[in-house]
Amino acid sequence: MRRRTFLRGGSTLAAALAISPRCALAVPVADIAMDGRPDGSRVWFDPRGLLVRPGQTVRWTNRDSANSHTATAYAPENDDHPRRIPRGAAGFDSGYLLPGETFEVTLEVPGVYDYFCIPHELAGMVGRIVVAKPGSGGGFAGYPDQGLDPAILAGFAPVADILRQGAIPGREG
Ligand SMILES: [Cu+2]
Repeated sequence: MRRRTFLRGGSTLAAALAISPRCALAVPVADIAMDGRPDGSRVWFDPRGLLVRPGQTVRWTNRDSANSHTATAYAPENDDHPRRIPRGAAGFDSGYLLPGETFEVTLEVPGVYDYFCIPHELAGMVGRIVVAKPGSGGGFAGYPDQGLDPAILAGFAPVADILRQGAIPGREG
């Protein structure tokens, strides 16, 4: 009896997947690595620019055995940083992730999300996520400089590149 119930559940799931192949093929979670050189002389998010769909979950994983990192939105609630996320979106902050730890956030509001790593912001460890519906090629801009350090501003991949390429690598080489 229990086995039969289990099998029925399984076939229902299979049927659901069969009638919506686009859902089955979509990547439910988009991954971003936090990484760096073993001696800590350079650190980065990879990819540093990423395109996702509204409602998609982004997951950061600290793959750097030499450092702790954070994924922290540019938002006033995060240490008085300038707001660089869409109107209506909540700022996020992973807190410090030790090597191997992960943090997830689900982004619902379309637009541009800039974020940084608290200890490595001035080293240019920043990233940009664009949340856009499929086929929406325009209507998004970056943000004004807001007095941020040039090393920080250089880390933000152009919005147009993210929309066109989907992901901008952040790794070395
Ligand atoms: Cu960092």
